[in-house]
Amino acid sequence: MNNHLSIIGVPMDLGQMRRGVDMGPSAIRYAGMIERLEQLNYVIEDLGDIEIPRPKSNKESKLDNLRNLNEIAEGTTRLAEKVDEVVEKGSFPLVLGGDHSIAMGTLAGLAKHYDNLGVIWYDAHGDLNTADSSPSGNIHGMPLAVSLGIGHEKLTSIHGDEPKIKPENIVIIGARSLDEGERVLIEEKGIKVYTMHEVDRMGMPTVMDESIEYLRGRTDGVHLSLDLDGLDPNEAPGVGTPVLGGLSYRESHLAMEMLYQSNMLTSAEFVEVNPILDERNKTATVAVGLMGSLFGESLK
Ligand code: 5AB
Ligand code: MN
Ligand code: MN
Ligand code: MN
Repeated sequence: MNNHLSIIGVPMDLGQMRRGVDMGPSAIRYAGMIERLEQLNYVIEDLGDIEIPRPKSNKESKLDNLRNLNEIAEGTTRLAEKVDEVVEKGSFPLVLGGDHSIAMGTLAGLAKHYDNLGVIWYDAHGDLNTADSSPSGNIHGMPLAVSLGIGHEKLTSIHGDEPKIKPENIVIIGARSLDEGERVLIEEKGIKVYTMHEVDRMGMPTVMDESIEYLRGRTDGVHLSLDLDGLDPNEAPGVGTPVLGGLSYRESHLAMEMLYQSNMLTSAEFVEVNPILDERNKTATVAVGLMGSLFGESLK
């Protein structure tokens, strides 16, 4: 693994309606992220936080079932430029959210450097909605569709007009809440999904072995987009859209350890940590623990 890490905070809360997720980057830093990673002998630079625009009044903000469209496009464009820069100079981008709409920016920046970027989407949700299929108008439910080039032009054209990723390079893990339109898209595009049903049946070791094997053959880089609501809300309560029956703490650590051992990861982001909804910063602390495993902490 690249031993130079660049941390980018993204205090974004415009992609959904629960305030507080903009404090995610602070909560994760406060939980000791830098110290934890420094112990593993990485060279770390903290680039601070991306500037996110203020939202407009509520009335004009939900045009076309896309709440805060312009402000999100602006903020994620800034993020894309920063991520692009970090990869350009040979460092590993580690992005801290913020709601999951920021993944549109992260993937757009990465796309400048990879023809076949692999994406592991660790999440209770598919985030494959469009304005037409979304039950909420919340853009944090859309970033994976947008990155495939499906969605409003203002979003699909962030930092480049081309689709940022290909459907066959995606693996979704932990899904247990998919909207009808998302199921159709998964089927139509042949996106690989390990739902909770599959995780329960096969076990995390097989799920990760298969995912790593699948991506190794076809990708030239792999990004981990980890939504903390992929974990069970008992272990990660500080999230805006909790869904019962999620991945356990241990399963998640194992997944991170196996990704580290695969030696194929080229970037990562941890999103949807909301300290206002949390219990004594538990969810940020879990996120930092997972980073420890992802970057090579060993139990021996
Ligand atoms: B998250 C829902 N599918 O579109 C929607 O947390 C939830 O980034 C989206 O995964 C959850 O509003 C988005 C119902
Ligand atoms: Mn989610
Ligand atoms: Mn998500
Ligand atoms: Mn969420």
